[in-house]
Amino acid sequence: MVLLRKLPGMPGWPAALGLRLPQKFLFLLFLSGLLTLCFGALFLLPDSSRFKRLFLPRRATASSSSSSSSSASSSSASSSSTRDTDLPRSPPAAAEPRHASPAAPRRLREKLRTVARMAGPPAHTAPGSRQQVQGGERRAEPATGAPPARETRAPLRFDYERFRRSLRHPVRGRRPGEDPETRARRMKIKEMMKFAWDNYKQYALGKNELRPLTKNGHIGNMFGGLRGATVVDALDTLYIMELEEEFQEAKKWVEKSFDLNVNGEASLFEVNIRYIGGLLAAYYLTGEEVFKSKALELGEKLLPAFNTPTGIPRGVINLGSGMSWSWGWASAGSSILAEFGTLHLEFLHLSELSGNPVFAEKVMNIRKVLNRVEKPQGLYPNFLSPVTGNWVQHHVSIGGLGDSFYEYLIKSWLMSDKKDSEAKKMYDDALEAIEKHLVKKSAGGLTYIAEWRGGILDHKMGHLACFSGGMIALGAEHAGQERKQHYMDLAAEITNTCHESYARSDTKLGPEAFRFDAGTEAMATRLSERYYILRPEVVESYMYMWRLTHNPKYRQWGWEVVKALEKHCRVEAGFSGIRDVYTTTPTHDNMQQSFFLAETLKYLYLLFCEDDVLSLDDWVFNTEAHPLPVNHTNFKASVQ
Ligand code: DMJ
Repeated sequence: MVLLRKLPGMPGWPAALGLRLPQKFLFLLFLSGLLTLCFGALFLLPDSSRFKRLFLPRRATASSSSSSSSSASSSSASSSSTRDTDLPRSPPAAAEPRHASPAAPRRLREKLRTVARMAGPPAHTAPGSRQQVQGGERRAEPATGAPPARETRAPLRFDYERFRRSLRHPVRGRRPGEDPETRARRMKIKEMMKFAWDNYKQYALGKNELRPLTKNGHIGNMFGGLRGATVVDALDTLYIMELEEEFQEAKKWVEKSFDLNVNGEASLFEVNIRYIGGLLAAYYLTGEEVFKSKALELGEKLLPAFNTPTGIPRGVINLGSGMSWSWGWASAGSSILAEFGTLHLEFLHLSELSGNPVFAEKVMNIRKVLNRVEKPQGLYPNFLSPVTGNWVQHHVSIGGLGDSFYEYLIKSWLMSDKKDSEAKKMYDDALEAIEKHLVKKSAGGLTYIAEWRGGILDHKMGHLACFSGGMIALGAEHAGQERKQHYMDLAAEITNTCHESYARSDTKLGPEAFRFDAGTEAMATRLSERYYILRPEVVESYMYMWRLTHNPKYRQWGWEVVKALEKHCRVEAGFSGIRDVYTTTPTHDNMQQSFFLAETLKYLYLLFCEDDVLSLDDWVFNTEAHPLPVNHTNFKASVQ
């Protein structure tokens, strides 16, 4: 009130203005109103205003900004709760328990838990990515590429110890007494794995595959500059086979040399099934954090591929720039069913481990698009436009381009501990349509699954389609009583046909594709289809059929494959594919595929193990044979 003080030698300035008492009173009233107005206006100034900082204490400024940002980001957090000084200043939806200090007050932890519960479980988040409230209606925002990682991360932490306790069997089994022949066969397969690994390590460590004839490494162009595909693919097989030293070598390479800062064009599908699948499995088996963090980091790099009008990802992605596009060979810029349909298992686990629902949202959206589009005769064609969400071509196949989409439907259901009934229904309906339109019997009595081209059947089965014996058996286990035996019989017949494709060759290894026309049964008719590249699908079906029936013929058939591999594929420095299975002196293709270590040798080994080694009660295998756990309990722990 300096202005109203009477200065010595000067009259008071209202008096100086010559005002009388009532007028003076009115003037003072007006003046005090004006001052109140000016002070109040300070609150309307932006936080950055120097004026405001001069007049208001710091704490009030921070509090007001926190309150406004929290109300913008989360409708669940009322402004009254954010005024509570216990709450973090960052938006509540972004608050992560792992960032909260262990000594954080209990009240805070409870609040975070409440926010998490309100966020809901990732797998049930509405598809179509984040939801936006507009005009009073919730509408799905088109899936965006850039992961809003920090904004959507749910405040739950994965509890590894709790997960291990939830397993029903020890991961590597109990090793009861067993017959010496089975043990000796298993040891032989272990020796093959060691041989494959040792040669890769010696000649190609850090490259993607070994070239066993020229004794060098191969990089290829499928993995966008990522290296060490064989290391990551081999990790869990080395662990399961108790090749401890070799496992440590592989782990060390991942820790020290596995570089994710690459800038090349990668197949979304291949990176997912081999690298993410391999890293996730290695983490779940061992609890080593390095595998988890690499899997999550890589997973985030794949997200921009989903940035399309429908959210159906494109097949190719640059891991550096995030640019993505469709394969040049895929008609009309389409995405491939077996590629975008083979992400579900891994992406659910990425959400499980990170607490970030974005991965689950992406794959749930794929399912939503597939459920919406009309299926010709109930079948799923192989090419879908990521722009319109419509089929581009009516080619249906349970082999290449379609295969693992069906596999992931039944495995999604199993992995959810049989709770994901939508996946089960999609699988049941798809299998019914496949059986009705594609399953045929040859003149010689062999059951096979043909391919379908706009209604015309192509009587050919690819080696890739031979995984379906195992898949159908796995599904049969859980079919209704009246269908159970029917599907077990179908699975056995298909596995038998695939065995025939091996048995009818000179090497006892099967061709890339075999046909049932012009008097041919289960044999390749084209020169270009006679090769064998160490693929796993036939032994994969033997493994499932053995576990589900214990018919000794499956072990016998598996042993025939071991002998054929030793005879025709083992070379001085590793294993190699062959160019023609119909000659006893085949030439080699000079490539030891990474899936030989991930899948072929793992399935063969499991065929000669007791059922509790990687028990089917506890694990589902991704399409590269990487074991991912069944969600018996909710593995997410409450905040500790
Ligand atoms: C593997 O990478 C996977 O099994 C995939 O699903 C299909 N192709 C190869 C093996 O043949």
